[in-house]
Amino acid sequence: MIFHVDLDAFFASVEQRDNPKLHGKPVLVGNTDPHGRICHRGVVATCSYEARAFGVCSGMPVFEALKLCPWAIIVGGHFKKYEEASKTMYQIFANYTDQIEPIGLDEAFLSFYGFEEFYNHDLLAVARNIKNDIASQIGITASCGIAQNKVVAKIASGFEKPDGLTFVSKDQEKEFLSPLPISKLYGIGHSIEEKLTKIGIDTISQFANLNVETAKSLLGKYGETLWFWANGADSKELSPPPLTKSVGRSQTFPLNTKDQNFIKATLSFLCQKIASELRQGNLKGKCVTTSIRYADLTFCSHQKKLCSPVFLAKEIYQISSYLLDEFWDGRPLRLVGARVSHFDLQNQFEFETVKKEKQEKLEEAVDKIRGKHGFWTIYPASLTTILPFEEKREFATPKITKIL
Ligand code: TTP
Ligand code: MG
Repeated sequence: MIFHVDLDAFFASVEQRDNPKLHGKPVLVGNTDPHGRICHRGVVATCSYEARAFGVCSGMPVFEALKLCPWAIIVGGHFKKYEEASKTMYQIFANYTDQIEPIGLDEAFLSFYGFEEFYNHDLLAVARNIKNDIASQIGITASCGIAQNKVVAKIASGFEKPDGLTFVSKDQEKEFLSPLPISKLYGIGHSIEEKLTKIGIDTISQFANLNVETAKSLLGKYGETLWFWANGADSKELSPPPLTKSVGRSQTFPLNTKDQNFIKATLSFLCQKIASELRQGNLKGKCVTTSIRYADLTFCSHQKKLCSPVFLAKEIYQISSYLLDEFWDGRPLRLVGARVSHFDLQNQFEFETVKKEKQEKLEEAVDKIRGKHGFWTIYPASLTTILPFEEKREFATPKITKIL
């Protein structure tokens, strides 16, 4: 089976955890400026479930959210805390399975194929334990969906949020998906939802019951993929973690401004943040992009491709500042941003070798133990299914508890 685990209202829950005044209140996590002051003109990064009850959601401009819920409390984000919570979440997952596909800071797929026997076929108990570990070690709740494949597990994790646990057993996928509104199908954005509801397709079952050719003619090749998902079919295989494609940052100003010094200082601040993130991932990029949003909300961006890769704050700033001079017409700005992309993949792979060296040490240690005591003294839990019969009998009195 596959689990999809997703922390509930992640940033907002961490803020509520650390500030008792926010408990049970509608909380919006907004942007902060370089001094950590809350910026009321950006968008809502996320909001507590108390705020969602009023129709507020991620990505909504703060002023619109305040129209829906005027008494909401706006707080700035604390990224370091979120990173720490995310790290703990992944450590918890690694205590249960070695097959993890990270999706983001707060969500991942976990595969338990091959582990069923190790966990006495009680994966619901495993999910409860994972949720309990998250609650006790991170101090917030998570929702978990369990199903035969990734798409159904993902939809299931959202089914009873927050603090949900939904198990869709084998062959129950269609029954589970059928009554759900079409917007709940994974991969359906606003425009596809609009297109489908316009022709009377409101539920997943209505879409699933179309002929696949009709789905294709309506939505092109992607329509076919969506049609399979609507019918409960998807991959059981987890993918390796995606490689980073770009690193960028933007800042919405507290007030529209055409003060060049202020704008450039903000750009320099953003470039320093970007450079620090690039260093963490050992990344160097051959393209720098600068973007701006004018007071009337029109958005412009320009990019420069480079012969040699950049990674230092100073060089990223020099290029992005040059680009800004080139295309900004001097009218007041609402936002400025920079981005580095076109990474040298070799660098990322080299960085991966650092992780590989750790794995190599682990495997060498395992070799030593096996050399002394035999192969089956230490092994990944996913090998339980192929344990030789003799070993299986011994397994009843647990002698191996560590999952590699
Ligand atoms: P999500 O998992 O999409 O949202 P969530 O955890 O806040 O709420 P839930 O899962 O219960 O529906 O995103 C995780 C975090 O990523 C979120 O807390 C804030 C951040 N985020 C943004 O900064 N901007 C965005 O547009 C979105 C969607 C998320
Ligand atoms: Mg989440």
